[in-house]
Amino acid sequence: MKPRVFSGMQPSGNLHIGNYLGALKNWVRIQSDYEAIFCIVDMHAVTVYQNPDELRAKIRELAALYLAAGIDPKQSTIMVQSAVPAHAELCWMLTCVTPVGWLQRMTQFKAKAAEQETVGDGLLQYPVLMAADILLYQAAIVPVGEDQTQHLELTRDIAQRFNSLYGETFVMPETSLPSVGARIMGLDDPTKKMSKSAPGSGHAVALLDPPATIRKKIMRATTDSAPGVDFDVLSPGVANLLGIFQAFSGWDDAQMRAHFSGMRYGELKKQVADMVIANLEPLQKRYNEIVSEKGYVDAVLREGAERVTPIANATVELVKRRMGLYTPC
Ligand code: AQP
Repeated sequence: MKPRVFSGMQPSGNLHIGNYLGALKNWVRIQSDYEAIFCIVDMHAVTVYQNPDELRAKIRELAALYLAAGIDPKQSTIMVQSAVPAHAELCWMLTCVTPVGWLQRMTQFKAKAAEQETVGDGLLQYPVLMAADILLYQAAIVPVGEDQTQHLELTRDIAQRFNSLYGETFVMPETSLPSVGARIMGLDDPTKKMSKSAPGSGHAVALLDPPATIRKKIMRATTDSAPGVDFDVLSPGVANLLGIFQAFSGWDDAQMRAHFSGMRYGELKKQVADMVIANLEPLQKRYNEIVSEKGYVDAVLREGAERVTPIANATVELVKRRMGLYTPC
């Protein structure tokens, strides 16, 4: 039996090249080596307010993007978190073994809480729900971008605490990061991670941006005052552009140095834009085909939920027994 891989994305905002290079591209690459479950984590998305109609549409858009990027629904499962109630059930049980101090220390919680007038409890519990998503399927591998490594460490801490309190129950999941592209930075401010929720039209390249928009955003990206690329002193903006090119092209470090050393920034940006557009055009074409097939995305999601529900329910049943909660005889 193949080991299981689990990962997910929030259907909030527009998916960008950071999400793609940090996670989605890696999912596509490894899906045949694992029993893969790729989730649309809508319950995570509502930890900050989402317009209900937009959220409903974004769930289907995200599923179509998974498919367009190359997730094969015959091989891998694509499902929505809220379609499998066991995610919420396990989350509650894990909440009861998680010290609140662990959650208050999370960098993402601190950053997101600082942006809100009122901080919902869901925002604090966000990583416990993520732990539930992963542990529910006894996933061995979790492919994510670098920003999620702290949440993955917390998942292991929660699993370990549960196992030591109630006996061996959960598989310890490993984090899988891509070798290049694990942390793509904002084009307008390369000291900040590219993010769906960041304001500013020049911040992120969305996967569904038209080619002219992609080119415009990349040509305006922040660099520095040097005349061209010097690999010995790369500023964050130039390093980010080179990282984006390398992650899309698959070139090794030697190829990158040989090709880009001394290149003027205008030409570097042009070549990065060409590379991004060339990679996103086929994905966008497939996306348009997928969404034009009425009912297809919903059928994939329905089948996905049906496929994983027995696995999820078996884990909840096991956890209930371990904790002494009521299970019918
Ligand atoms: N800038 C990034 N570089 C590489 N990987 C990234 N990921 C996110 N940003 C980058 C990875 O994408 C996956 C999906 O993440 P998510 O939807 O759960 O949301 P997030 O990590 O919170 O992503 P955003 O874009 O920053 O969204 P908002 O602004 O809504 O918080 C994860 O594997 C993540 O590591």
